[in-house]
Order: sequence, then C-alpha cells, then structure tokens
Amino acid sequence: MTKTALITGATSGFGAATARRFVKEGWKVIVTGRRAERLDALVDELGGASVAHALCFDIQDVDATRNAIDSLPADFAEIDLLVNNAGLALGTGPAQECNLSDWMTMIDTNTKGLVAITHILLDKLIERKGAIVNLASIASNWPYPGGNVYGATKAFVQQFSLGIRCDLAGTGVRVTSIEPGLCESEFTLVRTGGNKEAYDKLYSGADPIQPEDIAESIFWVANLPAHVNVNSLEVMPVSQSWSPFAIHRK
Ligand code: 8X3
Repeated sequence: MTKTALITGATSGFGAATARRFVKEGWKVIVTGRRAERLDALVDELGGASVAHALCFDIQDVDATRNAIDSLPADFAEIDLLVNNAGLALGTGPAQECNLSDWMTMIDTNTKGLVAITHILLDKLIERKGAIVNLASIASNWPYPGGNVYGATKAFVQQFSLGIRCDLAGTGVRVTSIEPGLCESEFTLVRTGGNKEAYDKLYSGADPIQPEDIAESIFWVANLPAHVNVNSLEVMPVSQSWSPFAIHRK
C-alpha cells in the first residue's frame, strides 16, 4: 500500500530533500510552505499530481493550516507520516540586541505552528498507526551565544516530541526528535538576514551536513520496523564538536 508523508517547510532545505527521498522510494508526499511557485515546481519535479500535492499556507496561522488540511483530495487525505520541518532562526546576536518581533516569529513558527498542525493531524495519524518526525536542533541540547530564543523553541520541540510519545503509547504512533547540527541550507541565509558573506564564512572549510543527509536520517527513522522507535537523534558534521565552557574574567 502506498504511504503518504506530509512535510512542512518543503520549499527548500531539509523539507525539499525529504520530499525527494520519500518519492524516490514510492511514497506520496504532501508538501507545504508559503511560496506557491516553489511548491508547484517541486510537485512537477517529483512527478506531478499523482505523487505530490502542494498546500500553500502560513503555519503561523492556525485557521489557514486547518483549512489547508481540510482541502486535501481523497487520494492524499490518509497520512502515515508527519514531518514537522517548518521552522526558522532569526538573528545571531546576543539577547540584549535582538528584535522582539523576531523572537515572536520564531515562537509562532517553531513551536505554535508545529503544535497546531500536530494537533490537527493526530487523529489521522492514530488511525494509520503513523509516525511523527519533528525537526529539533543541536540547539535543543546545547546552548550557544546567539541561540537564545531559537534554542529555546527547539528545546520545546524536543520535549514536546518526548511528551507526546508518552501520550501516544499503545496507539502504534511513533515519534522522533531529530537534532541536526551545522547544515548548509537557506536556513543560514534567513538567520543572517540574507548576508551571503556570513553564509560563506560559516561554511568555509567546514564540510557541513547537507539537506540530503538529514532526509536520509528521516527516511531511516520512518522506515524502521513498526516496533522500533528512535526517540531522539542528534546529527552533526564531523567537523563540528564542543568547546570548553566560557569564563568571563574581570
Ligand atoms: C541549527 C543548527 O549548528 O546552526 O539548528 O546551531 S546550528
């Protein structure tokens, strides 16, 4: 039986790579995002309307999310996997220099948007004994300068994943938090306000994770035998590790 994955934030990066990975293995995908042209181009690239369906909406808007899900045609209405990928970081500066509206946008998208679409799809996922893969971050696990609200939203995603896994015990629904580290994608351009120089500097010589690497991890997690649940999976490039604690001296 053909399975269907709904992937949020599929206009670029992890989301688009994940859609490609699943379609390659015969899954159908529902790809969501805010940029209609990109979604339409992705649907075409993936093979058209028989394998992919685009839903264009802003995940910060709960009514728009619900209406989009309600609009799914019958052949895309049964969902086996929700990949909660939509999310963003805005800014790299210290908290005292951050813009409050950037903080609110991260909270609205990364936590409230993710919670809303999960809530909307839970009954469907229980019906199909499906799976939820939430994109958290190494910032869920490790604080770093400039991570402030972004890291807090990703810690929420990780803890929400573990929490709902408890509640879903006995339903057959699997839940995973994936925590990627340094990855080369549009994410960094968004975070730096489109600063290509900062983007190039961050990745220079770093051999970062590529979106396809995370797509592979998601595919692996979602295709394990039905009795296996990966609770959380932290993935870094080999080049990334930890530093000593910072000590500020007078
Ligand atoms: C972001 C990963 O390494 O940029 O989720 O903090 S990192």
